[in-house]
Amino acid sequence: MGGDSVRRLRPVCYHYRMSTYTPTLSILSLLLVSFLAPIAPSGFGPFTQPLIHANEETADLQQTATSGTSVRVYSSLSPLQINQLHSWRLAITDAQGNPVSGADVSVVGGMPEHDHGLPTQPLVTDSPAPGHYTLQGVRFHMPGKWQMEFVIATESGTETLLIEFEL
Ligand SMILES: [Cu+2]
Repeated sequence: MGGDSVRRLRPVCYHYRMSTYTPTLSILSLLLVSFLAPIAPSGFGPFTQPLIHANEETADLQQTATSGTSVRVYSSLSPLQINQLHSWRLAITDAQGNPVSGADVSVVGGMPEHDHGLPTQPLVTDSPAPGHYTLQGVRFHMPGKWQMEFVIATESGTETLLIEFEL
């Protein structure tokens, strides 16, 4: 887990373009977004039930936006379980299947049926390979339906993907 050399990206911030938020406001906005997410359909495209596998070579979760941008999640804890802190490796590709490198990736999670967010604030801390991102600090603290929203900001724009799954 990261030392001083780990590049810390900005905390989760739903409104990416409002980059002048103070850290405190970012946390507040995270909390707000966690509450608003279930009733804010504009940011969420249609989604399908993602795949959950124990196989190391197969993504634990995956989702493709209508634009063709795709996120695959490889969890250090596979299959996913509650109450265990772990990390995810995200593999992001564009519509042509090319890795999306250099993106500013943030993640907001929560339980839409319970109106609460994650017990932690996961952060992307590293990009170990082109289009791959390390998300540290993932923990789900109760069984039920969870959503993870990925905000992927590149020079060509910001894209949002939602992955929903049951634990
Ligand atoms: Cu809950």
